Amino acid sequence: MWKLKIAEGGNPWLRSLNNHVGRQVWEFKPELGTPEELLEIKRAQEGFQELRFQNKHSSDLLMRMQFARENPCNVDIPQVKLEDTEDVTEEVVATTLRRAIGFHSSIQAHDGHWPGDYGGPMFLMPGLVICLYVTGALNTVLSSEHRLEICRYLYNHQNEDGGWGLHIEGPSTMFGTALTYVTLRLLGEGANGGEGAMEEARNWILEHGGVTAITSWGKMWLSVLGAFEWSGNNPLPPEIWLLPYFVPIHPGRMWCHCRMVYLPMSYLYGKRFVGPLTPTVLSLRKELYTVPYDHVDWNQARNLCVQSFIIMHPYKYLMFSGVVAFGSFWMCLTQAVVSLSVTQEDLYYPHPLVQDILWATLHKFVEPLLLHWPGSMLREKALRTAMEHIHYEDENTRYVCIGPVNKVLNMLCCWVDDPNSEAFKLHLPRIYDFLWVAEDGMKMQGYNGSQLWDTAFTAQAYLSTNLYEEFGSSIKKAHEYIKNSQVLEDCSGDLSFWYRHISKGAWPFSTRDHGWPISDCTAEGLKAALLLSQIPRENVGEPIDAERLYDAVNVILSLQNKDGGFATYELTRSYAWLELINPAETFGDIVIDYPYVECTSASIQALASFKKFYPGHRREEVEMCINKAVNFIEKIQESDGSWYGSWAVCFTYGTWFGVNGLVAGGKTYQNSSSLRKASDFLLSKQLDSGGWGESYLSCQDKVYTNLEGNRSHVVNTGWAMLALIAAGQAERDPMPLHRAARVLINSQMANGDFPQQEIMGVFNKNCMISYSAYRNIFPIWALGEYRCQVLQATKR
Ligand code: LAN
Repeated sequence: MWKLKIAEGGNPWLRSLNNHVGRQVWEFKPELGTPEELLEIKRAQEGFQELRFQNKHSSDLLMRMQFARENPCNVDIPQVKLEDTEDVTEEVVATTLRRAIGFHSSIQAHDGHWPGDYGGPMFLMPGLVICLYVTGALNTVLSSEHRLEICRYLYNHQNEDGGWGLHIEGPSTMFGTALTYVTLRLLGEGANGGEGAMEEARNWILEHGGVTAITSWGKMWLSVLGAFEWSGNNPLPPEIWLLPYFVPIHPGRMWCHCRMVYLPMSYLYGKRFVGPLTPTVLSLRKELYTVPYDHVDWNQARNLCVQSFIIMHPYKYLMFSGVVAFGSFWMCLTQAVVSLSVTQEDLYYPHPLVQDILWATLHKFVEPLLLHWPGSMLREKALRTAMEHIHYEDENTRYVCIGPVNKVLNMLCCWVDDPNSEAFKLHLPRIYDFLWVAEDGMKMQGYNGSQLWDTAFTAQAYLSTNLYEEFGSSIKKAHEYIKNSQVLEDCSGDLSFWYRHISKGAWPFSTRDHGWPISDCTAEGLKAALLLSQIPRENVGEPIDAERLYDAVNVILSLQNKDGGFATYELTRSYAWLELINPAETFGDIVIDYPYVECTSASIQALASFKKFYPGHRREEVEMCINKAVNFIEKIQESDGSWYGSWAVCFTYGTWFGVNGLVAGGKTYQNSSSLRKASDFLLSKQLDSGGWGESYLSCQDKVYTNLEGNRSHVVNTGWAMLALIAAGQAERDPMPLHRAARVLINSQMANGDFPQQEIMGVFNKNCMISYSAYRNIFPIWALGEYRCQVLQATKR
């Protein structure tokens, strides 16, 4: 049976700064599991499979079953359901909250965080499997049980048309389909395996023009494997790392995720690394193309994912019409012709003309020069520099790496550099940090978890209910987690040489060992730590040292851009026009770190709360920072009163942040037209049922879109309620809040849990990601605020 282990090391190649606090790893233990337990798991797996086309999101049942065994939840308060005509009373809300926290605190890990599934994207597992395959480590790293669960997952998420999407809820794409098909083949599935599933997938690929039409990251992975030619890739010369920093396209100025992914990619490209041409790889060369491999026009393949003008979204058309006007008729024509063989869904971000010209020039003129001039010295120097940066990233994240893409690419580069290297050995045990098992199978997660983020939110949610005395032990453990996962040091060496921002005092998104600082994670960590420091220590433990709070404030202040906004991990270091050279096709806004409403608002909230408790500390700087950030938020509000949320779905999320940032910055409904517009916006989107339910299409299309059938979603309902309460809706008309509260109360399940509905996280506009803890956190938080700010306040 699979067992989730928390905060465990136990491998001599694993390094940790804090005894692995937050580490979550699934292990297969053949000796575990009574027949009843195994049957229960089997039922959950079958249940998922049966309804896989209706409910694409799993409910994290394996973890829940394990916790139910280890830590039985003993809330035996009877469930309450309300009729439409019934009033929401304080008692009903308190009961719902007690049952909700009673359940939720039973799935807390002993180190204080809430483990959970952070899956969703479908393009991550292929990277891992291809990398392990070419290094020959596949069967040692992934046991037969791992491979079985991975196959289960991949088959479970195959769409009805035979393909796979970019993420679990998305329509089929070449990127998702071809890479998943290849993954299954490498895992040992036959070309006709999976009871027809593989054949269907291959038909999908061939009907859509074969893999020459795959997006650039797919081309790169297939080239590494030996099933695509490097000459069919647009160039990624590692020499970019040798440019002086003042050049706007210097990688040190890019968004750290972009920089960290293109770093190992440029190393592999620079080396034209190809894994061993095994019989499976040679067979894939036949399976994936519509013409014999030798006849593929690789030069044409480089740009085969160009966007078609016919299928472009209207706003993208507008965006590029300028380029078209200035560009040549010839270009339009070739793009339109080429696009006929391209799958529509792969292309979120089309190549503008300048990019195609750039790639063609690099490919035809620059790359041949770089390879042979003078001798191969320049290329070798560039490769060495890239490798140094790879090692630096590995060491400073204890081999976790910033994300799942550079994790496996860096690991591969270490192996290519030296197959017997210590670095490669240090990478291997950290692979498991990214793997998660649920009833739908084993997935590769988008990060090594969302531990700190969920814990900081949960602490705030629990505290909003005022029930901390009853749930003191859980809050105390959460407090421990928050204290134990603050980053206490900067990265090693000269930060500017490595293009790194300070991290001392920051909070990461996941674990301290991961260690990358993030503006809003630091802010949420600080908010939670400050709230906890106000509660008697008998209940929640020792408060964090003031010095450490000052360090966090220092990080936040250091991350404000000149325009007042906050980006994610670093300052915005270059210009938005750089997006013109975004080559990833599937993802939007990846080239630089843009300022976001979420990061800006969380920073305001944290500083405003800090200012209350420590009014004298860096007072002017704090005040100025808040004021500038408030202006920034007002400036980026949409004309309909909403804010576009970049990291979850979507306008309800963005507006929750927008409103809370303004309120924390001192704005009120009376003195701020922004807040009035934001409230009107939210009220206009409330569904007849009383809830809110936003589809992931909002993120892609940048237009508010309800879930199919106007269903409500507990998480969107929670955000909208929290925003409205913060904007003072209770004083004007509490009715919309009562109706929303009723939806949350009635959505609660018999055991106190809330249902897992549609996927709620997103990145780079187009790829969805699961936030499995949100289904518990936001109903609790919204009902907590509702109880104290609406019901109790109006009574007074
Ligand atoms: C995350 C996860 C956390 C998220 C928040 C803190 C919630 C957000 O407010 C700021 C951005 C951040 C840190 C974020 C950025 C993009 C990430 C790292 C992810 C969504 C998790 C996975 C994603 C990463 C880029 C996935 C790999 C794909 C690439 C295109 C490189």
